[in-house]
Amino acid sequence: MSASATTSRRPVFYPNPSPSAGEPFLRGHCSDLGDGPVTVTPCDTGGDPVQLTAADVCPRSEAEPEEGVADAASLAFLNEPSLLDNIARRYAHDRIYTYVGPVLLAVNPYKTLAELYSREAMDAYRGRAIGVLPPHVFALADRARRMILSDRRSQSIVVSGESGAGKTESCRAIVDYLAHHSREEAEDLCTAMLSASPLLEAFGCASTLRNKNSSRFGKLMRIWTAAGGASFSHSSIETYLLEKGRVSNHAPGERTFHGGDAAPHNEASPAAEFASVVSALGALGASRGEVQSAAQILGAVLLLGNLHFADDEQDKAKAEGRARDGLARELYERLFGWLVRRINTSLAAPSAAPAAGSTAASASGSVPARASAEEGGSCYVGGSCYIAILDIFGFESLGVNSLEQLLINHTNESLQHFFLDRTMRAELAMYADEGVPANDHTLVARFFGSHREHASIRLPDVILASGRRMPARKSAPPDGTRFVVAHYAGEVEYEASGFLSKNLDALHPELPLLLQTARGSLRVRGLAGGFSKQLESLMATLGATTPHYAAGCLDLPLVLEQLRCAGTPQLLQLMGRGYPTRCEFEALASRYRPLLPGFSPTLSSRDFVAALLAALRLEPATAAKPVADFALGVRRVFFSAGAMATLDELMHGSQADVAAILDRVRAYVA
Ligand code: AOV
Ligand code: MG
Repeated sequence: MSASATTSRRPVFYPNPSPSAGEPFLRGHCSDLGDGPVTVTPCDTGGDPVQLTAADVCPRSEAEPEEGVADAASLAFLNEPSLLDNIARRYAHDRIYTYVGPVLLAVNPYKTLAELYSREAMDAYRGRAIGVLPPHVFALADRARRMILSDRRSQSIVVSGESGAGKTESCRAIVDYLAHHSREEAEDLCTAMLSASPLLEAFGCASTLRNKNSSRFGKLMRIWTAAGGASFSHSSIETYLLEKGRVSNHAPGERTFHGGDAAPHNEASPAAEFASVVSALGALGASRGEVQSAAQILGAVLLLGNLHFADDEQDKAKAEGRARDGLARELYERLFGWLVRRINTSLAAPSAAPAAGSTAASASGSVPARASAEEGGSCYVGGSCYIAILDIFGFESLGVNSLEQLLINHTNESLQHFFLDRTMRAELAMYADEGVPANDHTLVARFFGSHREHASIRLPDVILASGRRMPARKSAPPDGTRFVVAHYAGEVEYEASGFLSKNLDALHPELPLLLQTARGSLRVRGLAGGFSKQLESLMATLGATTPHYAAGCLDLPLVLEQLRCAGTPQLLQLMGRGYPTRCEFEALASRYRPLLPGFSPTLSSRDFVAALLAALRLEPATAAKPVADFALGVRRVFFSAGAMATLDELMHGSQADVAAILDRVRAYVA
């Protein structure tokens, strides 16, 4: 940066030497930010100066508003501590949502904020562009709604974050919002959509160490427009990787699925819980006979579970108990599959007939066929499009991590790559849109340079080689059964013993035959192999959409870790390679004009900003040098990392500094 510092005491954040005791970063001042060692004087503690390296400290702005800013991309410094500080400031005012450029961050409030999700709020966000009202998951939902209706292109809303961060709650709010605004045209659809979630949660969620209502499956809900595109006509649900092993086995302190749990999640009695599930099934149109069969299967699963405990003490019974657990898991998975098909039938039924080429589930409730839109990579004009809402199991790093965690984390990993890839493209598109002189290959190369290092992800071959059956004896690797995967959210150590048997679902050789006789056809496919196929198809579906992102955070002391699980550092890094800070000309001009009284008020906001930045000796981007301190767009100015802080220093500079800059601005304009 070519600007000179106007103050010698630089505000910084530095790592808390004992972070477990409180905030991960502390405030201080340091004399210089060169490459060598720096001396930081703590602000709050009044303690002695500390010696650190320049890499340890992050520049900090003292000009940020007390209540934080709605979009972290307008912070003077978009670094991790500044982002964290901004989130904390907002959270103190019950503002749980914050934008970071294109992404919505949500902090789990762990309390009911009824007004935030009220009908009034739903009405307020309708038709409002992002940024007009405070950040909200409704704003994201409404943008997807407006875009599908105007562009006739499929949209997706992808929610990421660690287990317990609030993904499922966010998705529920999105579905509530979209249902609320299509109630007039599609009453039946709304009712079906709203009763689907609690049913799926009853059968697919379980209490874990991280979350009392943890999703143990992935879920993609699609809300389709009619062929004309003016309103929603039907919806569909696909589910991924139900963690069926939980039926027979779970970590201490955790429970099985609510639906297969003799003492379910809420304080309500098991009988009342069961009654509400039965009535929800009825609302979806399930017949008495179907509900009765479902209850019988659940009863069988519970009984098998009880037998498991009775036999556990005797070694001899173990082999047999394997077979039994496999049967229980298989039955439960099939019951879950039936439930999903039943829900799809009712979601497809609403009055408006599905458009030709759309993917309404058939009356028998079969899994929706692929839309031609997905293969084509975008939605065809005049056809049927959808808003996809993705709610998956969050990133997990437990004491012992097994195949389930690997598959869960792999899914999160894939989503993260998709997210970075799309964000990168969206950033470039925005620069192009604003006329930023960066349309040569420099910026693209910078982005791709940062991206490539994450580019190749695959499940280890040993896990993908799944379809073959192996004798149970060989399923446990003898030694060295631990391995570490460096995920985007941090390193996770996996315990590989048991992988193979889990991968084969621990099905007893005779079980498929037994089930086949009792329930029609059965295909045995390794868990990971089937999973990979599902993941591929999920990615293809998302790939055909314009995505909107939300990321959840769990609780404030842990927010840093949460941000990492939501992939935020990579987002900051990616944005930091281009112009992470952007500000509308109007906003910047109205902030700095009062500082330069007497300066030509006739100058347009854009010209004023250009003159000011030139006077501060910041370097503008040109076609020859596309990455500089700042670039002027059509509506906004884009700053490279930290460049906007020079303006901050102006705010805090002496009278003499301001006078000198004023002179330079005059000279520049003349
Ligand atoms: P998750 O979906 O991200 O975890 P949930 O959405 O289930 O997490 O949230 C966990 C719990 O946090 C919920 O049961 C609520 O009690 C609370 N919560 C989350 N968001 C909100 C909110 N906006 N307002 C109030 N309470 C909230 V997992 O599915 O475990 O990855 O696999
Ligand atoms: Mg969830």
